[in-house]
Formats: sequence, structure tokens, C-alpha cells
Amino acid sequence: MTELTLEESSEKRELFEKQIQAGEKIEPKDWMPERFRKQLIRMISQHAHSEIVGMLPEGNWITRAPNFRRKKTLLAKVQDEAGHGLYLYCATETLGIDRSELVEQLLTGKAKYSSIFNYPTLSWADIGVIGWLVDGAAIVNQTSLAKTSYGPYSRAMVRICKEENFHKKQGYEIVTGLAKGTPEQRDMVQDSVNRWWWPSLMMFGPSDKDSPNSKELLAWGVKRRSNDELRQRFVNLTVPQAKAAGVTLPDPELRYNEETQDWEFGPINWEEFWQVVSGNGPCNRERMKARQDAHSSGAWVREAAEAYAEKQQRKRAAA
Ligand code: BYC
Repeated sequence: MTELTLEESSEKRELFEKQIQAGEKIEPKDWMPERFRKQLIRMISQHAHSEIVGMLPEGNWITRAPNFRRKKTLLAKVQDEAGHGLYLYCATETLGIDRSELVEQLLTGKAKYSSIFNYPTLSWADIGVIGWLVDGAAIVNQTSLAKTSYGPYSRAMVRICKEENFHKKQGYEIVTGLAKGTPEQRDMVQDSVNRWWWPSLMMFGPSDKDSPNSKELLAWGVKRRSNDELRQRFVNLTVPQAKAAGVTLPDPELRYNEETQDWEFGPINWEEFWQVVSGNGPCNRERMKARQDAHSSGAWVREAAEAYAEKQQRKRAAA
């Protein structure tokens, strides 16, 4: 990269700020402040890691799906998550970092991934509830991110949201089916909702006053809505869905505020959230070990792919 004079860099900075103010997308070849680039690498790569680690809790149930239709649907969903991870790694690479470095950051614990995937999937109902609540929360967050100021991230989000909508529908279908089923099925789905509700609210990140990155990301239009705004939107959308499905959300303080038209909810256990984020959740170690094992046992695939690419390059050079 060539060094810019002070004058050049303040001109470029001004142009960048103008683009942001005008709601224009910043594209990979545009000038951007180093801090903007770093924040995007952090956020998009952590999103990619979340998609990949997110395959583990659900993948755990592919062999135990209750019928062939459910098995096919779950298999397709888990494959979709892999695809989302790939789009997002590609979007991150447009910022000038190599994927191997990003993967290294995940495997060494330097990069985070979503807290939600550090909880165990204990029953089949968890697959329904993940689709409904976890993908539902992801859609609320990602629909907003589809309008983000960085072009490649925004375009990846549009595509991912379409697939997440299908994931949410299949999850809600499982939940409503179980909620109308036998007493055992109803108990199973209610137990699952009880375990996943609060971790789903935590997916949106710390409350705005405790979110160190939000101010800057909102000012740059990377985030379009704050963590608390998105969390509230998710609760407002989900309470009527829970009622329609016939399940109870485990929050005795949930009440509708006529004035704000919001469903107010009880306090979130932030101590639990920070424990999970810092590596001490119920499944953090298991998830990291699974990714590390997959990476080392996949080494031969990467070597073979590289050897093939080199061979093709030699062929092209000789032609
Ligand atoms: N989990 O300043 P803050 C999916 C960290 S996958 C873990 O508010 P920011 C799916 C945060 O990174 C969906 N860590 O951060 C896949 C920061 O630490 P660092 C995943 C969290 O970036 C498979 C610190 O806490 N979605 O849907 O402004 C199957 C302070 O936070 C979490 C995305 O990744 C968390 N929940 O806002 C099914 C969406 N929250 O990095 C479904 C994209 C916060 O400074 N990301 N932290 O060390 C975002 O929207 C934002 O990055 C966040 C956090 C709202 C998550």
C-alpha cells in the first residue's frame, strides 16, 4: 500500500464520510479508514465463524431426525449454513485478509463466534426451536445488516436472509406440530423453549450502554440499528408467534406497553452471557475441539485442492 500525504488522506477521508452520509455503499476498491476495515474484518469473520460453528448443534440431529422428510430438510439447512459461512469468508477476504488467517483466529480462540452455539441440543424439539428462535433472531439482525454500508457484506446478507426465512419456517412448523401433539411432545417443546429463549435474546449482544463497538459501527452505517433496538423488535415479533403456537415464553415479566407498543421483558442474565462469550459456556470446549479436529482431518483436502490449482496454472502457462 502506498503512503498517503496528510492532504491526500484527509481528502479521501472526506470523500468516504460523504459516501456514508449519502447512503452509498463502500466497495472493496474504495478508500476506507483502517479502523473501518478492521471493524468489518472482525464483524464479518465472526459472523462467518458463527455460521460454521452453528452447523454443529444441528448436525448432531441429522442421524436422529424422526422421518425422512425431516432428515432431508435438516441436511439441507445445515448445508445452507456452510454456504453462508463461505459467502461471508469471501466477503471478508475482499478486505485484504486471507481465509487461512481467519480460520486460524477461530481455532486459536482469538476470534469469537455467536454465544448461542455454545448451548447443547438435548432433544428433537431443539431443532424446531433453533429454527424458530435462533434463525428468527438472525433474520431480524441480518435484515437490518442487508442495508449495511459495506457492499459485499450487504449483498451476502440479502442472499442469506432468503435462506434463513426458509429455516425459520421449517423450525416453526416443527414447533407447532409438537405443541399440538401428545403430552410428552408438548412437554418436550416447552422445555426446549424454556432453555433457548434467553440465549436467543443474548444473540443481539450486550445492551447498548455496554456495547463498545456500537457507536462507531452505527456512525459508519455498518450497523443500521442498535443491539437493544433489534432485540426489542425480535421480542415484539415473537410473542404473538409463541401464542399462536401454544407455547409459553419463560418470562413472567413479559407485558405489553400500550404506549410504546412494545412487549417489555424481564432482565437478561448478562453474567451468563459474558461467561459464555469468554469460553465458559456449556459447550464451548466441545465446539472448539470439533472445529479443530475437522480442520486437521481436512488438511489433505486443502493440500489436494492447492496441488490441483497449481497444476491447472502450470497447464495454462504452458498453453
Ligand atoms: N456472541 O460491542 P458489541 C446464525 C461480543 S449465525 C458472541 O455489541 P458488536 C445461524 C462482540 O463480538 C448468526 N460474542 O459488538 C447459524 C464484542 O467482542 P469483540 C450470527 C458476542 O460487534 C447457524 C463484544 O461482545 N450473527 O444465524 O458491535 C445456524 C462487545 O459487543 C455476542 C452475526 O454474527 C454474541 N451474541 O455487536 C442457525 C451477526 N454479542 O469482537 C443460525 C453479525 C457481542 O470486540 N454481527 N459479542 O472481541 C453483529 O450483528 C454484531 O457483531 C453483534 C455484536 C450484534 C453480534
